[in-house]
Amino acid sequence: MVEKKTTSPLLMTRRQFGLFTGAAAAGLSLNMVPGFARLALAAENASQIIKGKSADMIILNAKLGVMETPLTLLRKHDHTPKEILFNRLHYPHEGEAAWYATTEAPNRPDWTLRIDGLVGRPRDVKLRDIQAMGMEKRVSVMQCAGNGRSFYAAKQKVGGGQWKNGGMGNVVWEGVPLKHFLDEMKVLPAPGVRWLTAEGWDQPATPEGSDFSKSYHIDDPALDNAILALKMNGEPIPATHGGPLRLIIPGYYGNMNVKFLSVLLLMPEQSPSAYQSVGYRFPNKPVQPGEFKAGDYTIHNSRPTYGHQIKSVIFSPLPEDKPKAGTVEITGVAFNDGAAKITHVQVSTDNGKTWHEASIKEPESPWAWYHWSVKAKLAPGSNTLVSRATDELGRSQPLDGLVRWNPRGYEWNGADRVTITA
Ligand SMILES: Nc1nc2c(c(=O)[nH]1)N[C@H]1C(S)=C(S)[C@@H](COP(=O)(O)O)O[C@H]1N2
Ligand SMILES: [Mo]
Repeated sequence: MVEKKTTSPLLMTRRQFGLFTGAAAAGLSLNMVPGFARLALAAENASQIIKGKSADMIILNAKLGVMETPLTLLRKHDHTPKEILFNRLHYPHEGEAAWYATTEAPNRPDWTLRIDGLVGRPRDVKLRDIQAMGMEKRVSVMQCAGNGRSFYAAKQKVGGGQWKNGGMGNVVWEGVPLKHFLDEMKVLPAPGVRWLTAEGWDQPATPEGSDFSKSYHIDDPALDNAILALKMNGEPIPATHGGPLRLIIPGYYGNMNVKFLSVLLLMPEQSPSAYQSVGYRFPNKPVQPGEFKAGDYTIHNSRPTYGHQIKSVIFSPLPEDKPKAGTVEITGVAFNDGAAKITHVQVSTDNGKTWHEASIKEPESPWAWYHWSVKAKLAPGSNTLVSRATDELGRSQPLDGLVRWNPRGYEWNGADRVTITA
């Protein structure tokens, strides 16, 4: 079932600890791409950047294949198809990495998952042996922690891809429960192990870069629902979405869901990767522009972007629907981290002066998105629609999302606003 180890522990050590030093020293900036590269690709459409993607995708970064879904496409499907699911990669998909620049499933039958760290016997586990452990389904929203980042510009623009609301999708994942896999490996409990680190196959282009690895407290209850996913929407996972193997932690922001999963490490400490220790973090205290900068993050003054903050997004009407004045049906979706049921979605057509209670459809799973709808009147002229979700724990969206402004622009969950001329 397992095979002899093939990766040298020394190599692991270098990847885990050596490269990071350089990244930190260089003051790593997560979303920077050389300007010339962008120019060179500016004329391309999404299908030329990632084979199989819809030409209607909104490109945020051509070099890295970062793209979001127009809401007019996103709202058409219960489960977001691979052709239009948003895409986020951190390293150029060139040379050896070209294999994952496609929505086709990768042809990598020899893929192995290395299990290493404080385990009696580090080993490489074959894909088919993982699959044989039994698969379960999880319907879950995949959403970039930067989704909605562009809205923070109303306070002060933050660097990085200027996502609107299309950096999300509702996806069916299927795979082997992580806890079941760890049981089968007989690696826990292990004295001293406090963190699980997941590492992707993809590598930075330069030695100063940091690997894409993410860490989770070994006793994080979210891991109880996590799966080593082999399928997305009923098919082997498309290469660009992390096939052949992806860690899916339902309800957690995109960056916690490591694609091209190749290593699981059981360690006393979390990964020193810049993507864990400085990137994808949210300040512990509210901060103002200027007083806390993108370079100021430490593991002490911030926390990782774990579970989705409760959120709702209006799908219809959108300005391009050109609705007429009078009664319209307002629809949209809402979701949270899955820890509590969403009980209310309130909708306003007058920018929050009066509110209507939307009816909410039972979701497919605690982590899937909920559909909601309500009939309300549009006045002739300009109408500002607002939606705001609340869950059983009383968690709700700030009416003014700017109160959660942060220098990297993560976790936008302000009440959604759409201005429509009827
Ligand atoms: N190995 C690896 N995993 C990764 C990333 C990456 O660049 N490499 N990007 C992360 C981020 S920030 C997001 S938002 C999601 C994007 O998933 P998608 O491209 O399937 O939509 O993958 C996450 N997992
Ligand atoms: Mo992301």
